[in-house]
Amino acid sequence: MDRASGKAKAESQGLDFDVVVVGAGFAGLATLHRLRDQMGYSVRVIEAGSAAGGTWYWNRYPGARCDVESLQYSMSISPEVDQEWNWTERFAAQPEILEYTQFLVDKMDFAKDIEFNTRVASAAFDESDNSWTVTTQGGDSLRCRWLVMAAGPLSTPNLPDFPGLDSFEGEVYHTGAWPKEEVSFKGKRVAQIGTGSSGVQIAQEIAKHATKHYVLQRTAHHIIPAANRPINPGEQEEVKKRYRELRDMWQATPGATSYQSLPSNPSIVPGDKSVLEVSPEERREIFDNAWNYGGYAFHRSFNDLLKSTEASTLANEYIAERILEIVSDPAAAEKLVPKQFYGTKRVILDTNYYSIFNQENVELIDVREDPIERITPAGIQTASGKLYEVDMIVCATGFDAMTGSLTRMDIHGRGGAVLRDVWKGGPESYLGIMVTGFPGMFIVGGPQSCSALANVIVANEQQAEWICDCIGYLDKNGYTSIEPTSKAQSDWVEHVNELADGTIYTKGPSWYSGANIEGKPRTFLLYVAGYPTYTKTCNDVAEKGYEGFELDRAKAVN
Ligand code: NA7
Repeated sequence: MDRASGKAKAESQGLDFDVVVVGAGFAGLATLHRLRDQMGYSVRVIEAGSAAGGTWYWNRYPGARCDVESLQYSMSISPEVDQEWNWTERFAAQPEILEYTQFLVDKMDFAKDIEFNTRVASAAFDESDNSWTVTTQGGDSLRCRWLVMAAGPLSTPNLPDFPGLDSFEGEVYHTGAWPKEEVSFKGKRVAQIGTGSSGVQIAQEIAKHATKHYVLQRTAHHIIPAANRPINPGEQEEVKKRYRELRDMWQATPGATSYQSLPSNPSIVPGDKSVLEVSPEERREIFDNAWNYGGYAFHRSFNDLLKSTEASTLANEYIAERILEIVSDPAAAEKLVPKQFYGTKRVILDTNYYSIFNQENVELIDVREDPIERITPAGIQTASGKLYEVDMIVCATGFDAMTGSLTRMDIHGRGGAVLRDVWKGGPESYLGIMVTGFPGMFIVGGPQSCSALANVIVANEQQAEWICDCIGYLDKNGYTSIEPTSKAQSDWVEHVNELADGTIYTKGPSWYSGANIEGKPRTFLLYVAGYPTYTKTCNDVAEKGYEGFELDRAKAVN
């Protein structure tokens, strides 16, 4: 089908577009490319931001940086872009990733099919003709056959309901919705709440400029060195020569990324041994090598750090030693040592975070010991009655992960059921891609997919490709609707939970299970068996004629 006939097909069916895609992050762009450029469909992408980039558009706080090596963090859709684009650092900072995204958008001529500055308010399935009507907050509506939700797994900021926040007389920001205008910390007293990835990154920028910087920590997260550096001469050229082969190699790993940019780099960790089977000396040597090499080498140094509590404890002990070496105030150092098992919360890559606690202007406040009670016009008051007077509050308090971007829209499926209500007891999907009762609505990076546990660009491309191929199959065979059977969906959810139960991920609270949001049901939100297994499972389903799905051609128009 060429592009003109694609549009003609939608129009002949009384539709505005074949497919509406919500979100112009990497997931939305991958979907647009496959459907429009490779399959000839008419597609409209709706994007709330003024440019593409998704997470990298909204998280523009100072210090924001990716934790996947930049040579492995790019879309595979354009061999030209692969050759023309140059990364400058081992781990790219947010502005560079946003520039890369714009470069890609220009090169692929994506913008003409994206409606920017437009937020989707609702989407409703029409059972009379198996179509979807998508309505924007501005009140415009579009009708389409297929709907692809690519609104992001980590894109709905979580702003806890701190009493009195509105009364605060200073500036308030959330890292996940950072303004485009420059925010200056210079000469200010700043309190940051939260010490996850965003908090750890922004802390170093605040500490450089603020006269007083309070770091309000509820949980000490695990932070391992990124060892960021400029890309080595020759390294980028070698990757460019071998992109296709390397991408295949990276995709064969559980996280769709290897800690080494190149397989020719020295392998500095065995990775396939149990930490429990080596001598203390060997363990120390391997941990040291991995720690110094940086990136996720430490994470991959043994095969059981994320599987057994004994193994995880040994990683904890090593990290505690490193922290105590860096932070000179023993009381602060002790508070910075993570108490939960290594890996229960997302492990953070960073370089200089711990050393800011040696600065005079930085003070660590333990808000588990003395919780935030309220915000006053002058600052933050804790339960003990202490008031931290500040000019600015930075909330690095994370996201309503995996489901927030979907539940904040009014999505009406079969019989008018609202997704938010259907998921009240916890989200359920089949493959993380579709939900029973919402026919023809696909999700990229949905709950129970492997998305945020893998190199998310790769995971987005894989899911987008699977979804687009499914749409192609349905059209070719005259189907106008697809949805998972209840059994396939409940079996998948059970399978995802069983897999997670065998790992360290479920041994403590985290956003992986919705525990970071008050009142959110606890259910494990990610598929943990790794990218290759996930991909194979999805492909097997497709090869078996979309096993576990009900396909409907009853209302086929043509
Ligand atoms: P995270 O990792 O969810 O971190 C949020 C932080 O905010 C974390 O330290 C939380 O403490 C803290 N938090 C949240 N609510 C409160 C309240 N009410 N009081 C005090 N502290 C609070 O979000 P990030 O944005 O850093 O990173 C999210 C993901 O983006 C990351 O995993 C990467 O995948 C990229 P807690 O740990 O819950 O005790």
